[in-house]
Amino acid sequence: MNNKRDDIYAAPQLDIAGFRFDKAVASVFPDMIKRSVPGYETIIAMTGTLAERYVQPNSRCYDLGCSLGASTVAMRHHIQYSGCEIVAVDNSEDMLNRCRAILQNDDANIAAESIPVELVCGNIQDIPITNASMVVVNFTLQFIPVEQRAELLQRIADSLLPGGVLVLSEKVAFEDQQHQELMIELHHNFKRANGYSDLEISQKRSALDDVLMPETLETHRNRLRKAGFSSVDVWFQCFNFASLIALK
Ligand code: GEK
Repeated sequence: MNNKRDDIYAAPQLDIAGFRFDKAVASVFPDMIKRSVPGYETIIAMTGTLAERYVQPNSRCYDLGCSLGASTVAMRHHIQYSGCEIVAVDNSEDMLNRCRAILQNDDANIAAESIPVELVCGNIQDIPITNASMVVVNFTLQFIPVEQRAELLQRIADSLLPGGVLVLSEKVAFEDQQHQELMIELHHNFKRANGYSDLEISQKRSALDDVLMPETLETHRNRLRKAGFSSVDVWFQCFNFASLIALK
């Protein structure tokens, strides 16, 4: 069910519409993200390791922009305490329908009632966050309008329990133009090596152009510190994809 190959941009398209997380994307998503985001699988696996370390008893974990629930499943399998629950949020009904099926399958691998998952269809900017010891925002802040990002991160910082953690993974940009161009080229080489054609790469790039807005790591660090996180830094980076840990 989740092994379908991503060929959404394989044929030439006359008019490339802005990228949307619709049924077609949801049906190829695991293949798409694995072949497009260097380090994705490492980041997901480490999200589990971080859950093991940071999730506190009787607290909530949030997976904001959960797509098919990869981070949710990673956290669910590594939480060490009872009384915890995971809230997984996405505003794409198509993603959530598939996510629901994946979680039902996952129930067989875990005592489901031990870590319940609440799936919420909504904007991550609107949902309440309470009693959180871990919040994961893996490759989703990049889709929020730039001027609205600080408010969301402030709310996350305010809602985290002392000792709580935010994992923030993003496509990033670089101040130095030469470095920026090099990272884009290396990323495109990565996609080519994973079987995407030049046409697919360039059509996808156009589709994401006005939808995905990367910022520099410096901008991310400064905003997180301003929101009140006491320790903020990158723990993983490959080319223009990075993941930060921010501790309350
Ligand atoms: C993973 N974290 O597998 N509110 C809720 N959901 C949103 C919003 C919003 N405002 N904007 C975008 N989304 C996942 C991968 S994908 C990343 C995350 C990517 C959702 C959108 O529907 C999609 O499912 C997800 O955020 C981004 O680790 O495709 O590059």
